[in-house]
Amino acid sequence: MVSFVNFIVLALALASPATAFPAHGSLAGLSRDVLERIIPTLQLRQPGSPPGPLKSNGTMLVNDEQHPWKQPQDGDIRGPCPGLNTLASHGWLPRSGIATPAQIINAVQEGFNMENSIARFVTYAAHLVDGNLITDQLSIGGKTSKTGPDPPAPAIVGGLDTHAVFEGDASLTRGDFFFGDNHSFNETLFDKLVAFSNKYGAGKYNYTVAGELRWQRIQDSIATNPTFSFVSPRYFTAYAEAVFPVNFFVDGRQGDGQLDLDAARGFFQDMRMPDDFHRASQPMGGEGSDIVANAHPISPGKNVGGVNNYVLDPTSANFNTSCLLYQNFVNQTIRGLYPNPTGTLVKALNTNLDFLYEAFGDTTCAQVFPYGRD
Ligand code: HEM
Ligand SMILES: *[C@@H]1O[C@H](CO)[C@@H](O)[C@H](O)[C@H]1NC(C)=O
Ligand SMILES: *[C@@H]1O[C@H](CO)[C@@H](O)[C@H](O)[C@H]1NC(C)=O
Ligand SMILES: *[C@@H]1O[C@H](CO)[C@@H](O)[C@H](O)[C@H]1NC(C)=O
Ligand SMILES: *[C@@H]1O[C@H](CO)[C@@H](O)[C@H](O)[C@H]1NC(C)=O
Ligand SMILES: *[C@@H]1O[C@H](CO)[C@@H](O)[C@H](O)[C@H]1NC(C)=O
Ligand SMILES: CC(=O)N[C@H]1CO[C@H](CO)[C@@H](O)[C@@H]1O
Repeated sequence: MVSFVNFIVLALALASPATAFPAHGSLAGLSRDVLERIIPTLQLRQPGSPPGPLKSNGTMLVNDEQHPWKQPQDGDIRGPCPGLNTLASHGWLPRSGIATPAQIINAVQEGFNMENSIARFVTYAAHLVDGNLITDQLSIGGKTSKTGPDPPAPAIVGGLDTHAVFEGDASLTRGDFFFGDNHSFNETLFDKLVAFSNKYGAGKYNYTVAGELRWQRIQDSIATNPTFSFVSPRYFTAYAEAVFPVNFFVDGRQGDGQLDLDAARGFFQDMRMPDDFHRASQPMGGEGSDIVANAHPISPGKNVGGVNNYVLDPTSANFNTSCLLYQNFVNQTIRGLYPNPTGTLVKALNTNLDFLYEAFGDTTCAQVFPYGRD
């Protein structure tokens, strides 16, 4: 698959300026030849220091006059994350859906009160695998919102849609990659979220509902997706994302952990905050994911050789080995995407790898240096 993608990218890189390699296109997985042709066409941008925590970190009106919801226009990019989609549709992020990592960190903090170290870790992790490290741009999805066939360039630029590096299987409201569409809102799946909220949450989505729905989505994928994979980093993000709706989509003045289903549909489907929406009342991250994971514990693994054959993968990081989450992500995932970088790319990788390690914030976990120390 990579060589086919490389072939298309190469064809594009060599074609007219009208189809020049997009500044937000990820360079991950491209061959040395292709990189050597593309990188000189890109404008190098040094990333600034990672943003720090909010000065004023309480609740605040965020669906305000400066940030009205607007329908995405043709060409605007949206992706698998309802949080980032919503921030873009309210102008907390550029409405185009293309941003620098620093803009994303600022937006998730200001718009939703995401805690600083988790915002940095998730953003630099995503940027390293799905962003353009030379231009310092990341797109929050791969497809433009235009209906009909995509122009060739966006079709190969995955952004956050790119499968199996950050985006993964058993999402709550998005289908698995195997079934073809890995980023769009799916009504059938949302109806399941509603049904579970009615059954386990008296009509609201809360941590108890999240525990049941997370488990059900895993069971669905084991039974229907022969390529189902549930190893780190997806193993971790799957639990975090199950609680994000509780931690971030509940109005900060309410703060009772019970998400109204109309509000949920607004965020997941319309990428829209309720009128008068106030962000969380304190910085939040993955609170509650232990409750969700403990409701139905399952270790990391994948289907092997077909459906209904979930085999544990002891090489994956799990909740007891979170240092491995960081180390394997760098040593395996990132290094697999960038096996032999040279020149400015090495420098850009190392800068962003430092940002990632600092954000991980566990000094008992040794930093790994796949490309040397500069
Ligand atoms: C900090 C930067 C962030 C990045 C890079 C990011 C990225 C992503 C990605 C790639 C996915 C898709 C994973 C998958 O389901 O396969 C996702 C899902 C999700 N994100 Fe984010 N996200 C960020 C912040 C947030 C914030 C602040 C919120 C909430 C306000 C949020 C809420 C969610 C939810 C609820 C899902 C699950 C969607 C579903 O399973 O249907 N994210 N995110
Ligand atoms: C929120 O701000 C207060 C006051 O500045 C500070 O004491 C507290 O540590 C901050 N909380 C977080 C999680 O940053
Ligand atoms: C939505 O998900 C359901 C259940 O997995 C699936 O049967 C259906 O084909 C999906 N719909 C779309 C439009 O992808
Ligand atoms: C979720 O809602 C149900 C029904 O009201 C309640 O029994 C359960 O305790 C709630 N769980 C949480 C974590 O709030
Ligand atoms: C993690 O450790 C706990 C005990 O501390 C154990 O019960 C559990 O099985 C371990 N989980 C995994 C995924 O290894
Ligand atoms: C990471 O890779 C380096 C170089 O291949 C190796 O020396 C190191 O032991 C690896 N570390 C981990 C934690 O996998
Ligand atoms: C149907 C669809 O949009 N599938 C996409 C899933 O993500 C991969 C990787 O970005 C795309 O190549 C697919 O087109």
